This record gives sequence, C-alpha cells and structure tokens, in this order.
Amino acid sequence: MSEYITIQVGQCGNQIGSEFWPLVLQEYGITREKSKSKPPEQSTTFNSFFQIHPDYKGESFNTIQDLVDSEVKARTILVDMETSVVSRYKNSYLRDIFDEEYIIVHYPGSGNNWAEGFCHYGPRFEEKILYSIRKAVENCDSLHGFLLMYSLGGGTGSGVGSYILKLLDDHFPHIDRFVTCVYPIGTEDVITCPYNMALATKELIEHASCVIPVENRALIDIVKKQASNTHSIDTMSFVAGCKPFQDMNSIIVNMLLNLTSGSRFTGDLNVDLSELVTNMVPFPNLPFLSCGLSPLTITSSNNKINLEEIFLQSSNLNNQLIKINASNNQLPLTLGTTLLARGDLFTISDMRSFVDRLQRKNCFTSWSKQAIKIGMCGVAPIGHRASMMTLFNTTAINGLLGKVKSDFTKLYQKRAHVHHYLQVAGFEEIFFEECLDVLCECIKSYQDIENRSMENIKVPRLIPEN
Ligand SMILES: Nc1nc2c(ncn2[C@@H]2O[C@H](COP(=O)(O)OP(=O)(O)OP(=O)(O)O)[C@@H](O)[C@H]2O)c(=O)[nH]1
Ligand SMILES: [Mg+2]
Repeated sequence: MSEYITIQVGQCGNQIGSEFWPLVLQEYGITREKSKSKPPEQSTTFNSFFQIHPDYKGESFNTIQDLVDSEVKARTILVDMETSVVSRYKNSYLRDIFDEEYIIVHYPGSGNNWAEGFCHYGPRFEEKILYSIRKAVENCDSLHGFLLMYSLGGGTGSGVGSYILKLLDDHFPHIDRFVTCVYPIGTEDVITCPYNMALATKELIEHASCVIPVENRALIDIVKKQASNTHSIDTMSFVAGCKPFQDMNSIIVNMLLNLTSGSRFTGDLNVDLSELVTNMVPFPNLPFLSCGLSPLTITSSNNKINLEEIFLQSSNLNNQLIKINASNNQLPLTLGTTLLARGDLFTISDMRSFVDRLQRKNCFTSWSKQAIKIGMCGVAPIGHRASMMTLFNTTAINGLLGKVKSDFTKLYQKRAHVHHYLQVAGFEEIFFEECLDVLCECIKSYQDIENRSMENIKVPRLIPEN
C-alpha cells in the first residue's frame, strides 16, 4: 500500500493535524481504551500514515498504548515558528506517536509576514527540515506523496509552507506534492493576508502537483447549516484550545480521509493519489481542484441511506469547500472530474449512472468528458455507511484566484504594509510583481481554455441542485 508523509505547517496546519490523527486512528479501530470490537484489518493498510518498527511481527493494534509499546510513529512532520500549538501536542495523549526528530518549532513566529517565513525562517531551518524529511522518506518502502497542510493567511504556513514545498520540488521532484491549504477569506483577522495569500499562491502554481484549496467562508457556511445537527460525533481533537476552528477543521479532515481512503483501504476500484494527479491536472500550472463532500461531517447517522442523494449533495454548490460563484448563471468548464465513493453499498452501475448525469449536466472540454475517474473504497467513514466525494478541476477556480488578485491589488496599489516585507533580508520588491504576474497568467490560462471550448459547446444553464 502507498505511503504518505504529511507536513503540517503553522498554527492552522497543526490544528488541522490535531483533528486528523485521532480520526485516522479511529478509522483503523484504534482507541484510547481497549474496545470489545475487533479492529479492522491493518496489516497492509496501516503503514500508509504510520511507521511500524521493521521487526514488529505482532497482531493488529487495538489501543494507543499498543502503538506506543511497539514504537509506532506517525509519518508526519510538524513545523511551526511559534510553540503554542505544537507544545500542546507534546502534552496530549497522542504525544508518543510523534517522533521528536520530526518536530521543528521556534519562537516567536513569522509575524503574519510571508517574507519572514519564506526568506528568513525557511533558509534558517532548511537543514533541519530536510534532515527530518529525509529521515521520514528513508522510513518508507513505497512513498507516494507528501501531503502538506497550511493556511495562506499568516506568515509561517504561507511562507515556511511555500519554502518547504519548493524544497520538496527541488530535492524529491518525482514524489507528488499535494497541498491542502486554507484561504482565510471570511475570517480575515490578518491585515497582510492578501499579500501572504498571493505570494503563497504563486508557489502553489509553480511547485505543487495538486492543490485542494479550502475557503474559510465556505466552511463557516457549512458549519452554520450543520449547527442544528445534534448527532455530531466528538471528533476527539487531542489538542485543547482549537475550539473556534474545530468544526471547520473537521470538515477538512473528513475531506483528507476520503481523499486518501483509496490508498489506505482495500476496495473494488481504488484510486491512488498519484492517479488523481494524472487524471485531474491537465497542465502543470493549473493544479487546483474544487472538492465537494457528502456527508460533510463525521456524524452518527441513523437516517436511511439514499445513495443518489449522497451523490447529488456531493456535487451540490452548497457542499463545496470553496465558494463557487454562480452569479453569471453559466456553468463553469470542467477540465477533470473524479468521483470517490466509500462504503460497500455503491455498485459499478450506480457509479456509471452518476457519471452519466455529470456528463449530461456539466460543460466539458473536448478531452475531459469521456474519462471521468471513479474510485470505490470498501470502508465507509466513521459514523456512516456510505459517502461520496467529488473533485473537479474547473474554470470556477477563477472566482477564488480573482478574489486573491483583487484583495492583493487593493492593498498593493496603496503600498500599504509593503515596508514590513521589504525590510526582511532576501525579500525584494519584484516578488510582489512576480506573484501578480503568475496569478494573472493562471487566471488567463483557465479563461482561455474556457473561451476556446465554449465556442464549440452549447452551454447548459446553471441550475443548482438542492
Ligand atoms: N480553517 C482554519 N483557519 C485557521 C486556523 N487557524 C488559523 N486560521 C486562519 O489562518 C490565518 C492565519 O494563519 P495561521 O495558521 O494562524 O498563521 P501561521 O501560519 O501560524 O503564521 P504566523 O502566526 O504569522 O507565524 C488566519 O486568518 C486564521 O483565520 C484553523 O485551525 N483552521
Ligand atoms: Mg502562528
């Protein structure tokens, strides 16, 4: 089975991680206390996210203590330029599954400044970061990818995260780099966020194999809608103090668990993440995938299962983790589509009929209509019997990229806060110009494909499904 190394950077990245690890363990049937139920088969799948001692010949793991006794370590590297979130990891009940050599922290943080992260802390910690990554890579037999998590709003996630992404491209060019990044649109508490988002987006375009962006304003809407749901399972965040973002982060984690399920569990038609890159990224500078999920949260569901409803919800605009602007009343052009089903209830014929519906409803390029990728993982997510995740590479991403560009321009036209960046050694004014150029080029590439294709297509009108 494929192995992945996750790299969590900054407060947000590590807070997402604090939701991620307990849920991954829960999916493998590993709990704090010994439970009566037999854990699922782990022998071939558990090593995707965990390093097991090569001499270990024992049974499946039941409890966290079993992992500690057997020196199992999470394949994860924790990076933050402030200490608070990671030090809470060190005081948590999961502390022993994190390898000390994979933890890189410093004080006092990157001050919400991409330049501090990218130009100062990146080079300063390069050797240490590379040492940890190399060690984690050496502990893999079949490494398939790096999975990075960070927010683009502050200085560490956006700056050091971008620096690590570039390092991975330089040193491990043949290993895919997947980035789940939070665009804090809707929760802007950082005035320099537009600069940080734009500078980091340039690095994503240039160095990531595949990007799944998440917008906080989309997550907030989802969380508000779900607030009436009384069946939410405690997601067991083992790091106290993440409360304001806990519900939002658990949606991101749900997405990550679905995304990687095909690599971690057996199924009729498993989709590995590297297959996803091949199918979903038609050109290297257009790596952004929008993602929809159903169910969106980890809940204990007593409802009757309706597979069609699950499919419809997962492709519904309201269930997307980025805001798709439907105001021009025209469907965006789809460059790539993947449907990932979990649970053993879906059949191939169900999946074919969902594909048919997407093919009838959406607009495609001349090359992207016939081949819609499908994945079927036999193991359902916690609390559910079935789930569906849809991934689209569409020109609708220009809504997000356009917002990043306009927020950046608003600030940069007035040159507000520019001096904070210029005073960091290694940062030059041209970085601002370059990031704007790359952003505009990416937007234009999506736009050109849309314009060329739309000339030959009878454009369906957008009717959001409920
Ligand atoms: N969804 C989500 N957003 C977060 C979380 N933590 C912070 N944010 C948002 O991300 C932006 C700041 O990113 P942080 O991760 O706190 O910053 P950082 O990477 O630690 O960088 P510095 O603190 O500047 O060194 C803010 O605008 C927050 O609204 C989180 O756990 N989840
Ligand atoms: Mg921070």
